[in-house]
Amino acid sequence: MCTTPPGRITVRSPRIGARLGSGLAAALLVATGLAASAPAALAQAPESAYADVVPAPVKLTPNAAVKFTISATTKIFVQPGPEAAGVGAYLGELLRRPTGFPLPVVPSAAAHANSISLLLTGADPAVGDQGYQLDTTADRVVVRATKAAGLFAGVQTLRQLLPAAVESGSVKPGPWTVPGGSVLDHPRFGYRGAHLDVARHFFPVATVKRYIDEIAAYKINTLHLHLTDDQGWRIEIKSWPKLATYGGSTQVGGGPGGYYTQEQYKEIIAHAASRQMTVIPEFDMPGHTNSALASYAELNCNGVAPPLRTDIEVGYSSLCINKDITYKFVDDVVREIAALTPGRYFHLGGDEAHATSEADYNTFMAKVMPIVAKHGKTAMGWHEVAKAKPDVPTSTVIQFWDTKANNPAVAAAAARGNKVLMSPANKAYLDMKYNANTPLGLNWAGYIEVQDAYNWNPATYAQGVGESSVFGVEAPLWSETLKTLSDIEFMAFPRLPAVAELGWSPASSHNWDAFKQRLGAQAPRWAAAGINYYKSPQVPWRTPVTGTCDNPAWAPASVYTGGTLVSHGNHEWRAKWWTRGDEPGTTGRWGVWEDLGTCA
Ligand code: TNX
Repeated sequence: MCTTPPGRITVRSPRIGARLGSGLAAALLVATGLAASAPAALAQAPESAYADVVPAPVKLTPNAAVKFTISATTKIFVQPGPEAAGVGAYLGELLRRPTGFPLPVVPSAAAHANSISLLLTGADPAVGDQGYQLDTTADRVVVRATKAAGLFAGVQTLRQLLPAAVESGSVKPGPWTVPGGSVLDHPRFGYRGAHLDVARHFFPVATVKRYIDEIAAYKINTLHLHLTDDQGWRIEIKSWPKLATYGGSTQVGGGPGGYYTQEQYKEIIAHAASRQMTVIPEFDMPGHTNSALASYAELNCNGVAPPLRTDIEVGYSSLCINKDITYKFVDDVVREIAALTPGRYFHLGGDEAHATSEADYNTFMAKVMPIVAKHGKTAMGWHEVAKAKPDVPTSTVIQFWDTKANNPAVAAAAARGNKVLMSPANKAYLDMKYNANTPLGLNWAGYIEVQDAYNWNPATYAQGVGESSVFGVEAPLWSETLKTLSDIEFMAFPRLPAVAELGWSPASSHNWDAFKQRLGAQAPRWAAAGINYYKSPQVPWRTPVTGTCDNPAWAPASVYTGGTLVSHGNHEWRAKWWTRGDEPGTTGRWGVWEDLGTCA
């Protein structure tokens, strides 16, 4: 299907089989354990615990002696001013849905009883700009930070300390209990990104917003939108209208494609901002430009527009390096997009320009870097830009997507002072298949099971790129094979949280055995939120929350006819036929109760 361009050849050994064995065994152990000890285990509600939070916080001090329960009279207090108010509004929105409580948001500089307070005072200075402190006592929850980003991160931790049903789209019974204790937390890297390719397949605004919501839960703070590629141009450019209307009119496989109007792009940026997330727009050039070349004949050296493309080949297109109009085009695109983009960075791609000669590539980068600067943005580029001569400015962030550790051009750029964003394709690429049977995705960088996505260190992976050169981590999601939100989710979950943890948690806490337990604890949350995910055999998934416990409690002396629903041992059960005295969860003589799942 895809031609393998030079530099992309990675041969993977079939190590997957060996690991599958132990993963399956672990999954079986979990399943057997549940079945054998059902009544005893069911008597205890699966408590949300500090130890389950992803990404792992820096410091946890649980206090099992106390807990706080959100009730119909609880209020959300926020530090007066716009910063905390936005996070308070978000928290209210998040909690009202599953609790059905009014949870008014009230400005106040102090913490109060029966409240959740979001305060911009009194935080331990160690929290920095993005960290937070979270304290839960018997009568209140207090989140303290120095900036809205920190409060937002604290809210994400609080969310994971509440029962999984907090992710439900409808009102659930609760109780909405937060275990007592304290968290002190701040990120390892300031930049934790997710990239989404909306060019190969176009995704509507609602899908992008939903993905933003899902990844914000794991403290991802940057969305890199790959807005243009050979198969489609996905955003309105007013000075070059055909880019979107014609260049955006198809996609991989020949579907109708689509594009964002500038208003819609602003809507995505605003939604991301409400989740403390910055959008980085990418316009890939000088290669990956067939959709632009097809839209405007004058951008081609021969003056002839090629046809639109719907296949997934790479490396065949190039802007015409020696025409002045090329730089007018780039200037217009950067100008219009920079004016709409509050974030500091503009990503100009630069990858796989196999149809551009080395000399032309150098000429192009030398002309285009100043255009980005002229419009007030700092450039980012895929790691090929590190080879450009003259050297790209040291402010340029180099995005490493190699599969091998030794990339001398990137090491040299790091030595000159450039920061490097780590997205090694054989670790962080969410579009790689998990294994040979994965129905979606590609495999040119190998298969990436969850453990592979987690087991690497951003600060030691690339030679010559140490901790101080690492800008952060990013998980790219290319969409050659992905058509729907459900496809996106299946590739991102559970690997996106793995990369998110590499970006947030201290290197000293890196531990696969501990991480896979935490990850397993996310399953009931994803089930409640309706997130599609890959049920990796490497992870001990907890039983998803599917039942509700608002049915009458099972009573030994009652007679039940088939179909009756009861609650027992924190599970919901359905009687299969007439029964009396058979305890749900014991097999009974005929196994009369069907387990509909745990409920929070
Ligand atoms: C390589 S990674 C690409 C993309 C493809 C991706 C598929 C990079 C900078 N370029 O054009 O979509 O592989 O995995």
